[in-house]
Amino acid sequence: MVNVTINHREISVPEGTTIMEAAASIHIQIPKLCYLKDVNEISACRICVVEVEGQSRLVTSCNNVVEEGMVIYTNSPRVRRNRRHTIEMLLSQHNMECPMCVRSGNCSLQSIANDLNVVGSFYKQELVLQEWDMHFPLIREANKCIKCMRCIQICDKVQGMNVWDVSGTGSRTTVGVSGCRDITSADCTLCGQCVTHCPTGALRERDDTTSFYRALEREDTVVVAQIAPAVRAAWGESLGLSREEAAVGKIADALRRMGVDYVFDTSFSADLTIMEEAHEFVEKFTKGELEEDTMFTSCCPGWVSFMKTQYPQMTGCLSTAKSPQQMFGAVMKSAFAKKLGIEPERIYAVSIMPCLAKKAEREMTLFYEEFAGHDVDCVLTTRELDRMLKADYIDPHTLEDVEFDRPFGESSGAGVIFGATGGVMEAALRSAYFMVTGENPPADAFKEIRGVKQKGWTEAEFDIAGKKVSIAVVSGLKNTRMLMEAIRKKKVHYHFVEVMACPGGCSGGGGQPIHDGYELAGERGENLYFLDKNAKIRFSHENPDIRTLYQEYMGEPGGKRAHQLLHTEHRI
Ligand code: HC0
Ligand code: SF4
Repeated sequence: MVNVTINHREISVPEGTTIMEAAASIHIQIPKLCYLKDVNEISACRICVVEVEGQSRLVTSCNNVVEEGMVIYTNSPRVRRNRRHTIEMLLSQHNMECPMCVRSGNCSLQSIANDLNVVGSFYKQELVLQEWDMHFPLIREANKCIKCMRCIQICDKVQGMNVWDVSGTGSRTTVGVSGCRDITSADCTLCGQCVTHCPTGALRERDDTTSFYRALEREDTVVVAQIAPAVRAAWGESLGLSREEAAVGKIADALRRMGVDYVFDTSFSADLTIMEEAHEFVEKFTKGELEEDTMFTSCCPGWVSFMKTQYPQMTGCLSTAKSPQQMFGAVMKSAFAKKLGIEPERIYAVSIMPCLAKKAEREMTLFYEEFAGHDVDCVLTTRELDRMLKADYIDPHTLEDVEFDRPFGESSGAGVIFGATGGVMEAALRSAYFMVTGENPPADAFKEIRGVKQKGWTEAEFDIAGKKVSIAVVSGLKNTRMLMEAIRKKKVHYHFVEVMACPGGCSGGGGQPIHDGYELAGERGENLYFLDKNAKIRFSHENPDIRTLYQEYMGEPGGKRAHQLLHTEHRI
């Protein structure tokens, strides 16, 4: 143990503890902007400086460890002056359009400037802005960047994509797309991890709420909404609702109050994806096609984009099943349009997703008889949903936990766990087991693949009707690259692999609410497993609405119509 004095209080902390951690252990908060544990500990912002007796220079507390006998002051006059000056310098290059910024109220620069009572106008230097394609689902505004380098580090260390880099020199130093590339040609997968780890509004999603509001205004348009599995585990966080209060039915109520005609659950179409994907897997597996090859899930567009740019030669190993988002749209514009007796063009399908990459995935074309359009018309992130609730002055505490619309209102627990890493694989195995043996396995038979337990990726082997099925589950793209290399070099072989681009899966998606410095993917994922445990249906193939859809419209899993509507070719 090491003995130190912080603000006149004597404490003992384990060796190797940083000054910031030591202070936190006695509830002394030190402000920080760039620090992200294990990812960004480079003291770029210098907000966390403290004074250490006997040292002439102020010391950054995030990356300096305590030493025996250290006497530390976290709020001395020198520290206060220095911090305020640093904030003023940052504000001198900051565009100050705070009332119009999506991060207003959830911006660390704003809150620290407020905390330190920095009042006045400091904006002096207009930066030369990098040109940006505002149609791209990810938007960067250089004049809100505080050069904390978090986006660079997350993209390099966690996702291994190296999209961002430092650019410019001197006072013009900023962050831009690496290699002088345009963002559209930087192999960005749109995982959005840079957005959720940005402390300000320098990175954000393209706002698509205007398109949605316009659709609500059109009298001849039927607006149908779907709510993704992971949204239910996070939407209430920035609205002051506890996990127990934030029931998914309340989102349905909110959307109806906004004027949406029909509200459904993406977990319904996740069940549909399982019917198609598990069928595809069982067919390939029983024909022996996976002895050498591997089948990969294809429902995460961040991962699909990664596969296409980094391992194009393996793109043919992706399942051809569309993602639940796209399948939902295809069902709306075929079976549901028919039920309503309207032309598919009159349907406007909006998705509420925890994801930026889904905004790009929606551009996939739907070919349905002579109709060719898009499965989905608009994708809004969880954050955009929350902003719309605020804009409509809907008090979240008044929302009621209402049912989804019929006839696609049922979903299974298997469809809900899609939002957590390992969930798609577990759901698929539950139904694949049934398809092979004609019997259900215990619903929790495959639970060992839940969560992030092993470093890199999680692997497991299961016995289905006397045959060994080997699987792997991975999330985060740096981990994914490690796994892909091992597969490519034939160091490992799996029959079936689930990949999610975001660490922890969609629960930690790039469109989820932002809580600076906190990683909530695990907690949200556990919430989804809790919902599964308590669901009345645990198997996708037991969803009665899915059965009816096949009987009345879709035919057989893997059949002709299912192929036309629910599958896609992964073109590079
Ligand atoms: Fe996901 Fe999905 S689980 S990708 O994370 O498969 O976005 O939540 O909606 O489509 O269902 C995201 C979440 C989805 C899809 C589903 C899958
Ligand atoms: Fe989107 Fe989920 Fe994939 Fe992240 S893991 S890119 S949130 S689909």
